[in-house]
Amino acid sequence: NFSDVCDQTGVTLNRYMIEANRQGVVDTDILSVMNSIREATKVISKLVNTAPLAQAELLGLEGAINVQGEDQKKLDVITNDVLKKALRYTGKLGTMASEEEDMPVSAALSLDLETTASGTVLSDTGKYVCVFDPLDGSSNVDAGIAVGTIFGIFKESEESNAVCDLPANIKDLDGDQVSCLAATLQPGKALVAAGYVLYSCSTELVFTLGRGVVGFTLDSSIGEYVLTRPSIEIPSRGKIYSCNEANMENWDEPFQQYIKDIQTGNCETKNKYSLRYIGSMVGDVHRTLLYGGLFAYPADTKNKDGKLRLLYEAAPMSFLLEQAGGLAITGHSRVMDIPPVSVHQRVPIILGSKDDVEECKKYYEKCDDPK
Ligand code: P6P
Repeated sequence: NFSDVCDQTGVTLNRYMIEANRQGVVDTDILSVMNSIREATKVISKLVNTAPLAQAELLGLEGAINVQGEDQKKLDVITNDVLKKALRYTGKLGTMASEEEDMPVSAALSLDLETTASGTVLSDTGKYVCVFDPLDGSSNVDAGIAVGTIFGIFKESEESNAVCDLPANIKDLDGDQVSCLAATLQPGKALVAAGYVLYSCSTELVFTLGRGVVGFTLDSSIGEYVLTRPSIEIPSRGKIYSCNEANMENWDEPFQQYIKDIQTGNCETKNKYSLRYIGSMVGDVHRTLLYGGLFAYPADTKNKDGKLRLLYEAAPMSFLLEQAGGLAITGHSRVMDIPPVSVHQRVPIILGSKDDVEECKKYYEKCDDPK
């Protein structure tokens, strides 16, 4: 972490980021993007926490199907707009990609906002890309169960446009869409910042700038995120596993065997692990990060790439876990090494405590190399 100023709990996010910029850890553009994430997620926290009081406007279905083929919730749409507008106003982003949008979009201010008083058009100066899931686990909101926002920030650079092999349907896209897509499709190891906001008993902002993991809690009495966890490190071992056991019979064989062994104590620690699963990735990952253990959405026979999305769910969470001393794999490889070929590509993910994930990986290696 940075100087001792940032190790004092109670420091506001604003002060923390100014210090990070002063010490050259982030440039003023990232400072501005993190500022907009701060503002947007305070609004989303309020919306999520008061949704049951505003039944008609905020709860229930939007009456549309999103790009994922899922029933869009009213809050999915509202929170997506809140985040997009906040990020757009920074003028520091080149491109945005959202779980709720089919394709990445240029972050240039839309025409009506672009024209200044003097009539000149603001040009889009952004050199960063922000990928995000505005309200992950939103189907839980009506039941008051924890949900979250996940975000990742890439540098938009020429070489990154050359990095990915663009998908076959590229011919259907216009020039702008092609450059937005190329800027967005980067592997997790290219992330410069990533984090999540958990909307639960408290509102927790946890993120990394590539220098460890830090946690802030929203103090609603002053409307500010204050530093509560100056340096988060995941325990090297846990006693909890977190996955949807309803899919057990379809899982990869190695993962099935690993789970059976940690259920019965037939494992390195000889402990019988407990199951904790709330079906909301941000909540399950936050508990795993703090208590240790393992969270997984592995491949299964029906979903050979699992369910979670590489770009704006698995990669940002994997960056965080590795920065906190943990690991994140698909079973066969490191999640952060995978170059996405499409915005909404899925990936199997097994993340958590280093020793637990390494133990699970041995089951895959045995299967890959059965000699
Ligand atoms: P399942 C929520 O819909 C989500 O995208 C993640 O937040 C969560 O981890 C996962 O899907 C839950 O999926 O199939 O167990 O309901």
